[in-house]
Amino acid sequence: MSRPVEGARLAEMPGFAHVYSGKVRELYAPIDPSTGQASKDELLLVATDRISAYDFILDSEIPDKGKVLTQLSLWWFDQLADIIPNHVISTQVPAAVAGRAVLVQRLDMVPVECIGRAYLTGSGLTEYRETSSVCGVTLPAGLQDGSLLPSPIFTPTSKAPIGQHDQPMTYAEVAAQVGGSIAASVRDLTIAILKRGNEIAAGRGILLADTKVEFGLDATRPDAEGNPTIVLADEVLTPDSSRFWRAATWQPGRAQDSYDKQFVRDWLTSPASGWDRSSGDVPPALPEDIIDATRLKYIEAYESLTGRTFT
Ligand code: PZK
Repeated sequence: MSRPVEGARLAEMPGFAHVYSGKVRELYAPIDPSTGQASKDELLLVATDRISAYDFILDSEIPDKGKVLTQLSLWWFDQLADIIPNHVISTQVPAAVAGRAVLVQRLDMVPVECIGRAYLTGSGLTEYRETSSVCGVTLPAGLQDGSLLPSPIFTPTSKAPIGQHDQPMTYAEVAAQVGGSIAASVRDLTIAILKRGNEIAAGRGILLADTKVEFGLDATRPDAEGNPTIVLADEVLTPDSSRFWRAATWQPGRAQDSYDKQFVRDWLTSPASGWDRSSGDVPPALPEDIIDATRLKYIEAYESLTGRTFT
């Protein structure tokens, strides 16, 4: 049986049954008071203040991170509403998770991690250096770490169990798994979402290097051809699902600083932390000043993008 990592705080959430723990988020199902059964139609998606770095969930939390990312995701859903419907039903949630949870429509999830890349870095760069291509997409010669791609590309991965790394897939493999129609839709939607994100973010000093989006199918809403409606699920265009870079310091040819986690990474890999990344030891708790500075980075990203004040 799965048990929420949040323990004490979410135990005070009567009417909801824990369904699943992600690295930094939790899924619950509302319990129907008349039957006592978990809902089959709705889920409560809870963002915690947990933070990961170097593939570890850190012992330290970043205060307000869950709220900031939830509010940012909700704002992006509105910015994308003319491209795709989303799973949000309501932001009226239990007080214990106020501001950092959304009630969502339970969907049949498309079993593919849909990744769009506007800039080349990370595993995409590694694959490019070995093959001149990423997920079957051939790229021009001469690209460097951080290069702007000629146009955004779809580089899907297969979903791996927690703790394992996702495997790159070709578009043909996605089509074989989900069918040609859904494959083409999620590819085009992933790229459209990333393009819209960058159109908006560019004027606000932020580059969205890449993003992972998740789609679900709503079979109760068939289109004219009888295909289910594709719905944007999960979180969208947050620093946890996307690489945010500062536009002012972007410089291809070197690793770009992470907008949100750079203080955490720099401290963890500095002598001050006493931690050896290659030791296999868990990283130490973060000092208060690193926690505070990181909290401010999340708030700054939210406020820069949305033009709103975080409260
Ligand atoms: C769903 N996840 C990932 C997210 C976690 C795990 N609307 C939906 N319908 C059905 N399933 C999902 C969603 C969404 N979103 C999302 N896994 C299943 C996930 C948050 C916390 F622990």
